[in-house]
This record gives sequence, structure tokens and C-alpha cells, in this order.
Amino acid sequence: MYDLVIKNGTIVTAADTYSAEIGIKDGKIATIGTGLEASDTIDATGKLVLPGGIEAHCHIAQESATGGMTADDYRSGSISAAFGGNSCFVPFAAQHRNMGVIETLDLYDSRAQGASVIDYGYHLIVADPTEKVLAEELPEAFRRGVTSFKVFMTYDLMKIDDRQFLDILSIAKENGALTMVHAENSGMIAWMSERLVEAGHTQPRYHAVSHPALAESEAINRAISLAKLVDAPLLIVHVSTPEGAALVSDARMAGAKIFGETCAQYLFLTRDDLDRPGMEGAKFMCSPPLRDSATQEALWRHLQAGTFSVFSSDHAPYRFDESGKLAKGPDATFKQIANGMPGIALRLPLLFSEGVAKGRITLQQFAALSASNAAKLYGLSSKGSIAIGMDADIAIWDPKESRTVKVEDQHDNMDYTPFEGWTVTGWPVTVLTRGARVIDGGALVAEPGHGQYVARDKIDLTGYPGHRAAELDPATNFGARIMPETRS
Ligand code: DUC
Ligand code: ZN
Ligand code: ZN
Ligand code: ZN
Repeated sequence: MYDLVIKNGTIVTAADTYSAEIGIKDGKIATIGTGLEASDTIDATGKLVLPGGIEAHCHIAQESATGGMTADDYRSGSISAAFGGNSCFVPFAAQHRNMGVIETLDLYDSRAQGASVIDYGYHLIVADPTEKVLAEELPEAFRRGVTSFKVFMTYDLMKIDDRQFLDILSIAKENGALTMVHAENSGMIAWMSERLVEAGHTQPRYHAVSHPALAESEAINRAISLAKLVDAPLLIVHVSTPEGAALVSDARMAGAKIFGETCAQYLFLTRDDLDRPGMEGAKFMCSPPLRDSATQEALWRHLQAGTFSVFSSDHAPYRFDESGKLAKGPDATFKQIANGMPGIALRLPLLFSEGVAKGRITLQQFAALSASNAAKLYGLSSKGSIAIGMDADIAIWDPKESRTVKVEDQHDNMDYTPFEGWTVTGWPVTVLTRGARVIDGGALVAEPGHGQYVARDKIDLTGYPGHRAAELDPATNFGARIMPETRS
């Protein structure tokens, strides 16, 4: 006897589409079969039964280096994510300068515990890689199940230099963690911004001008070179240009352990949105910035061809008021406006509508991009698929339901959505985290605190030959042992 059976639905995984019933017991998928009996049933007639989404890039209860706080906390952020078909998310825990890493994780634990309606973990942002952080705290973070570290190549108060980057890549590699990078050339952006502002070009549209495509491709190329030197895995987050995507794709073809992520806004919006009247364009400011429609097409090709393992929202919620985008007043320059836009509830509906319903990607690709790939890459080994023994993290989709996007249906703490008025086809109607309904028939039914912290495992790099720099190989460098072997 199961606790819950999902009947009459079409199961979709990254591998298959088929009809069967799912029997859930103690929060796990206990069986997949027919004629199952349970005390509780979900009738999924006409619906698709998918792995619950895993949102792997979002900013929740995170303060920036200059002190601004995101509008969403773990309660509102997780609720919005759940309405968008997610059963789990992995926001960032941001170390700032003069802060320890363990202190940072404790702080985020205090923000998330008892607040989230879906399961969660954190990627650790490393902004101050002191000796102690490198030698003691990163391995300790890894033991706590924080198995991915993010670094910045830009932003004065966050960026690390190439040498620090190599230190972090090597420690991550030694522990089995994945390094993630925000790759943009800081000098190019500073140089462009200074000249634009001096010439009085301060409106939001110049944000895109100040972040040239070359700033992204230069930094991605450098980041990949650093990762190759030490043969460490690296994921380039929010790739926004075809040039950047091609660098990721070439490195993957060469066997390097390089992964790529792109985000909804780069497929669905263009920099024309930054040119809206008054300060409206500020709603569309994110970094890297929105590009053009040719870029959108190229990024779709890369998504179809498998360059991007992860597709995320980069939900970075700053309200269109004095608490967020307009903190520096209505005449702020683009340099003074917080970077980021909301979208955690729309990542999957937009991908389904524009991707699956329009025939650009298969249901299998949708399942892979919603959950399965992120689960594998980020060590969420009990999540991301529908299989016996896995957590019963499930999203039930009505592929026919059409909706018009409205800010009040996002269930976040935001006062706008960049997608207001869009029509989307395909909607997640029921979401389970560990077998319990979080969203049921389109309504929130879970309590804050239902979501639990998930300690993650090391990254699985099977199938990546890697790249061994001759100068680091004792066989060809006169026997010098520069790096420890990877722990297994
Ligand atoms: N980087 C992110 O990952 N998100 C928002 C803004 C930024 O610079
Ligand atoms: Zn970033
Ligand atoms: Zn982000
Ligand atoms: Zn509502």
C-alpha cells in the first residue's frame, strides 16, 4: 500500500515518454507500474508527469557587496519557484570580503531554515579566498554538502584575480566540487562605462553598450584556459553571446570539463527592452546584458545542440522602487542601478511554451533542462528523474493550459515581471517535493519549512577525458608534483 499514487498521466523523463502509475511511499518513488493502490490518488489524465524542476541559478535573501538586499527571501522565493514547477532550488550563499565561508553558510542556513516550501542547497560565492578559506573552509563547505563554488571576474568588490581563480579551481577539483564563473572582462566594462557616463550617456540602454560581447568572450576564453591548466571542471554561468557559447562548445568537444548555462532572458528578450521610455528600461537590466535577436537564434541552436547543460532563470529580484532599482533616485545612471531581473516562476513555462509547444526542443530535452542535468552536475543525486528510489519530486503539467503572464501570478515579492502580457501554453498545475503536495491544482498548500536542506554529492565527471597541461604533468615536467591527485 502506497501513500500516494499518480494515475492516468504520461510520464516524461530525460530518456523516455510512457504511460504508467507512480507509487509513492515515505517521500520516495517506491514503484512505477499499473493497478497500484493507495490511500491518496492524483488523477493526471491528459497531463504530463515530469521530474520536479530544479532551479539552479537564483538570488534569494542575498545582499550585494554594496548592501542591497534581494526582494525575495526563502519563503517568497521558494513559493514563486514552486508555482513555476520547481521542487528544489539552489540559490547562492554570498561570501563578502572580510567574511568567513562557514560564517556565510551559517547565515544562509538561518535565512532558509523553516522558510522554504521546496528543498534547497546553496552554491557558495567566494569573494575573499584567504589562506584559511582555501585550506580549511572550502573543504569544510564541501563536507557540509556545498559542492559548487561561484567566482566573479568582474565587480570591484567581488572579483578575484587569475591566480586566486587557479587556487579555487584546484581546491574545488581536489574535493570533487564544481566551480562556476561569472565571466566578463572587468577592465573593458569599467573603461566603457566611464566614457559613456562622462559623455552623458547614462540611461539604461547604455548598460548594454557598456558590457560588450567581447568582454564576455575574452573572459570565457580566459576562464576556460585557467580551468584547462589545472584540468578542473568549470561551468560558465549565464552565457549571453554566440561567441561565448562557441567557446564552451569547442572546449567540450576537446574533452575539457567545461559546462555552460544560459538563462531565460537571453532567449526571450532583447536589448530593445532597455530602450523603453523613462526609467522603464531599468526593469530589463541584468548582467551580462540582453543582446539582439540574432543572438537569441544562435543561443537556441546551442540549447538544441547540447552546449548548455543548464537553463536557469537567474532570478535576481530588485523592485522598481526605492528599495531596489531606483535606490539611487529617478535620475540614477546605469552604473547605479542594481543588475538583475525576476523570473523564477516563468523559467519553465516559457521554456515549455517557446521550446516544446513550438517544436524547438523535445520533451526529453525539456526534462533534462528543467531538472535532470542540474541534478547530475550539482550532485543532487536523489533528485532530477522519475525512477524507483528517487525522491518523489514531481511536477504535473497541463500541456494545453494557456495563460497570460501577470505580475500578481508570480507569487514573488516583486512589483513587475519583464514578461507581463506574454501568453504561455503549458502550465505546471501540481508540484510535489518528497511526495507532499506543494502546489495542488494551482494553489499553494505547503507550509514554509516543508523544504529541507539537501547536502549534495561530488560532481560526476564520467566521460570527460579532461585536459592535462604538459607543465603540470610529472611525466613531462621533469617530475615536479605541483598539484595533488584528485581525492576519490
Ligand atoms: N550575476 C548574476 O549571476 N546574477 C545577477 C547579476 C549578475 O551580475
Ligand atoms: Zn553573474
Ligand atoms: Zn545570477
Ligand atoms: Zn495566487
